[in-house]
Amino acid sequence: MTSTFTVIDPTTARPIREIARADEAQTDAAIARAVVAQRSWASLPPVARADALRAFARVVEAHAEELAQLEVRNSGHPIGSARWEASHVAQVLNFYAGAPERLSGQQIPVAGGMDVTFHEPYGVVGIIVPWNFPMTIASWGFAPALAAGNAVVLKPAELTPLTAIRLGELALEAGLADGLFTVITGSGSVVGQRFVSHPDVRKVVFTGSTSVGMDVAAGCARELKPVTLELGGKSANLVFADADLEKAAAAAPGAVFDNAGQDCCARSRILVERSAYDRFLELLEPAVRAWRVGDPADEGTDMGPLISASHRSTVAGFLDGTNVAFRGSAPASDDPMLGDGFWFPPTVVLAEPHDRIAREEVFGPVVAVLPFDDEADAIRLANDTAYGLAGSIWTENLGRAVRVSRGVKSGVLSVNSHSSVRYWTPFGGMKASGLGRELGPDAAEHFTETKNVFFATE
Ligand code: TXE
Repeated sequence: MTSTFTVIDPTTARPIREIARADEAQTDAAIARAVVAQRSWASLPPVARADALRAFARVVEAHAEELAQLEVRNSGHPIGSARWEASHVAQVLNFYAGAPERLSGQQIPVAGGMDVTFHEPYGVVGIIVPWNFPMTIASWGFAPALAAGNAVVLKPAELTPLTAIRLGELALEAGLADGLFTVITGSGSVVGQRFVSHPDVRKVVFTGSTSVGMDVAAGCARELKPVTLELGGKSANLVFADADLEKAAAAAPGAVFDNAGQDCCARSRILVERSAYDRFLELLEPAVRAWRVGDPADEGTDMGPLISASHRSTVAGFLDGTNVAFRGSAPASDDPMLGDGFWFPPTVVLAEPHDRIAREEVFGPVVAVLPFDDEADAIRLANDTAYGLAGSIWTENLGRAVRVSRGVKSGVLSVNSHSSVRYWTPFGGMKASGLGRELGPDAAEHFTETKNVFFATE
């Protein structure tokens, strides 16, 4: 008998559905089907692969509302965010549908013949997805991987498999061949590890915690298998005294409390120039109190619950011994509709650089605020972390904006803004935040290896 796991609605703590837990033999069978499907897929004319991906995008767009509602239930994402995420998947597919006809190699001058390069697909790509952005992170892997001529096996997180399962069904509905894109539900130690160890999976994409990512990378190294890693973060939001403080304070809650802080790009440290520190906190408090935490199905909600009871305990544990400055609101436990959800109020903590809250990824709606003295101190503090994923710089001084953005060791920075993700610009982290880049103009190429062929003419 196949074993199962229960998917829970984090807003109500009620069970939604039982999901099959694939074993190793079932994973191997899906990989074997992917090997066969990939051969036919890669031999199609580029325009046929482009058309197929556009058809997939159209079917996703037609089901965007259904996917969004599913994400509200399974992940507790506010409906506005979930709608954005579902449309984003269709846009990512459309963007990489342009890649099959653009994966041009080079012609390199040589004596006695002609030398050309080809971008060959790896074959089967294994994608391991976390629970925080189940649809979007999946699409950052499967869309460019398919565009480059690969087949994909994808493992969603046990907590949030529902939208990925639906995307697998929609791929078939759109006409993609059976086996080309297979969603396999199950545990990381079985299905995820099989992607790492199976000789026919030729590349792995992993998004999740740094500790598991290091294990996955070590396993891939043993198999000489390339791996892309998107891991944790402790990103800094740097606010200089010369910034538009009103604007910086109004934007700060969204930069860390979006998706209840369960975001690898969360600006979970706010570093404020000492001369503006008190004023900034005065401006931040009403912005945090105005952050609407509640039923994710309501259009006006900014933030839903955390993903699970156990994650809520982990987040709460980070506050032990900290200096909480102020909190926003969250539904109370006696609320008859929402009381059982995994709620946690947005929380602002005053911290010192060596405090745990200023160093470790909380992955919840908690932000640490620290003062800095000058530009050099700001860069030093921003880099005083194992991570290097994202960050923001608020200043009206152009030279400073350039200097600081070159000085901060992070993969994705924004000046006077908190944007991190646009599917047509590169995304990824430095240091313990990852290896390799996703999205942007080159992502499909990252799912190929270069073949060089010399044709003798003499
Ligand atoms: O992550 P895991 P979890 C951080 C965040 C969070 C913590 C734990 O701090 O609180 O990690 O989250 C699969 N081989 N981030 O436990 O375990 C697993 O099934 C292969 C930050 O969910 O890393 C899931 O599909 N795969 C991060 C995926 O890996 C394995 C996003 C991620 O799970 C595996 C998520 C194994 N041995 C968590 N073990 C971010 N910054 O975006 C597990 N998996």
